[in-house]
Amino acid sequence: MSESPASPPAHLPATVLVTGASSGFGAAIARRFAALGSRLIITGRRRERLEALAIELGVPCLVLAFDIRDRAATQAALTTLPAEFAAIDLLVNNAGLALGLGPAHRTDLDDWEAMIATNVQGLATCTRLLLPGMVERNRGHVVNIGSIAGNWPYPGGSVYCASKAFVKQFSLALRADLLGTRVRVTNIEPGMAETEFSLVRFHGDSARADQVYVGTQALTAGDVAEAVVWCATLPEHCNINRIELMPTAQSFKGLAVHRDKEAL
Ligand code: NDP
Ligand code: 8X3
Repeated sequence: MSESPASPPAHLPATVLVTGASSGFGAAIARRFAALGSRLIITGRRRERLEALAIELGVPCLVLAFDIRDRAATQAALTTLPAEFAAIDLLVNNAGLALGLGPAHRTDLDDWEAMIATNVQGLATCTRLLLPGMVERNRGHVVNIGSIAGNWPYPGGSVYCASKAFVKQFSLALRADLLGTRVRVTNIEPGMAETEFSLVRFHGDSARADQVYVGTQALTAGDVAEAVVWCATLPEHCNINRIELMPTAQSFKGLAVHRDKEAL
């Protein structure tokens, strides 16, 4: 006897906007919500990838290609949504990147600025533009994709780690502002996951990017999407503040101590 298909979760967000859906977590999150029956707004800079994904999703889907570092472009895209997509129930602030892994004193200032403009300013802009509608409807959920890097500093991570610490505190402070509304905020903090993340971090050096994942089992984009779906389909009275998830094969190394060889 064949099993009957699982029914969609009772608290499925009807309209979901995912930033950075042209790759990695964002694409996986869009696929998961489309499979459950949500309608999607998918954003990123690479229009062709988004259009291909929209066809694959097979649900009503709006493609918005813009750079979230560009406030005017972001505003133009998010304030002119067609009526069918205007009432966003879930905003997944996923678009983001790390650039470089060098020590702070040798890093490229352009890389720092790009990370701040994307992970901090872009995420804050999308939130600020879409939050008033959620508050007005007294319904909605902002899921931010932070990182373990916001909790655990590591060499070469300076501005990337700091940008994800911003995401953590921004998420918590939003919760404070939204008290008394039914709008929820969650920060998902993944550890090492195999996506295009390292390819971007190492400026397209695929050999170096591949090395990050050799001989270990990283999280998948699907693992992260699963966590987002779980948080976003809980009953409205229940807010998950944060989830930190890591591959089982990743852990902590402790504090570093420099010892002067001459003193030994
Ligand atoms: P990917 O590089 O695979 O995806 C990043 C996405 O962000 C792409 O869709 C990209 O789209 C989009 N993006 C980047 N810059 C911009 C921009 N300026 N404007 C619009 N969209 C942009 O990486 P991941 O899926 O791994 O990363 C997703 C999020 O998860 C990021 O915030 C990252 O920091 C975070 N993260 C990743 C981890 C990992 O190990 N992979 C672990 C923890 C957190 P496009 O290039 O088309 O613009
Ligand atoms: C990505 C995970 O550990 O490379 O946010 O910073 S890590």
